[in-house]
Amino acid sequence: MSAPRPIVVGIVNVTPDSFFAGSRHASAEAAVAHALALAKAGADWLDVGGESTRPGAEAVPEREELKRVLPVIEALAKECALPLSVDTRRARVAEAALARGARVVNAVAGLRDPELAAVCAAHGASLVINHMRGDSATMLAEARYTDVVREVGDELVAQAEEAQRAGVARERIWLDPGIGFAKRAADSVALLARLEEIVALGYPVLVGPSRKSWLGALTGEPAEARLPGSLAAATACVLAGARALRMHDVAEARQAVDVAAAIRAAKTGDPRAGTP
Ligand code: HH2
Repeated sequence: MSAPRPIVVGIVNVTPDSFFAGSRHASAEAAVAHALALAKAGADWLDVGGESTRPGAEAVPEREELKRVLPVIEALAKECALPLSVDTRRARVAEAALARGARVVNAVAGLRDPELAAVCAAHGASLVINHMRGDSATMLAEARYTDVVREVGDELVAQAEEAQRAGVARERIWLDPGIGFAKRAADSVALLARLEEIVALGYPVLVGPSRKSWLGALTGEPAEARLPGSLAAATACVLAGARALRMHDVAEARQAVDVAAAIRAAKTGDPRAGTP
């Protein structure tokens, strides 16, 4: 039986303060070595970020963000055939990364920077629109929803339409419900429980549940011990029709999502898989 292959996006953080210590890299060399190891472990796409978005994280000046991510993207574009995304809220960082070989912009704060969609359009890049409200300082207070799934879906579709008006091709747009971004643990659980409603919006869906605090709220475990919960969440996402999972632990995620995809295919005949 040939199972569809969901995409595993490997996380590469060039930061001193990302919430999971195992993903922090202080130098470009260390980040590149980690990225190449993730590629070997079965990643289909690598996501390079230079600013932590965890609640309470310090904003990183644009110059510093560029200094962190550009050498890593440049080196990976030469050394590795996988698609690369830049995880950023800034159009100028996106633009510089696309000019150095990234093919995807992971818009972690959605389209808050008004130039971001136009930059993607100009480069023919794919665009991941992540759902977020507020910023690292305010997002916990912004986690107030009447119907979190409907509101997140509506806000994502509005941004996807804005991106298309700016010239991004519809088939290049991905939606991400933004697990942990202005979400309480119960909101993250609701979004995964009803992820099919986000999938039904008609765009490919990427989800990033890996090791985040909502898993700690459910299990009492620290980030270092949340791999089993992360794999359970990734499995649920694939069963609901997610096309890509952004994960810290690529080898483990690879196995979980491939098994989940085979089960989903046997149930639905849905052979969806893809590349960014
Ligand atoms: N989560 C994080 C960062 N970027 N991008 C998308 N599209 N979806 C996500 O869920 C997502 C994201 C946070 O994870 P991490 O990069 O490990 O942590 P930090 O922001 O502390 O560096």
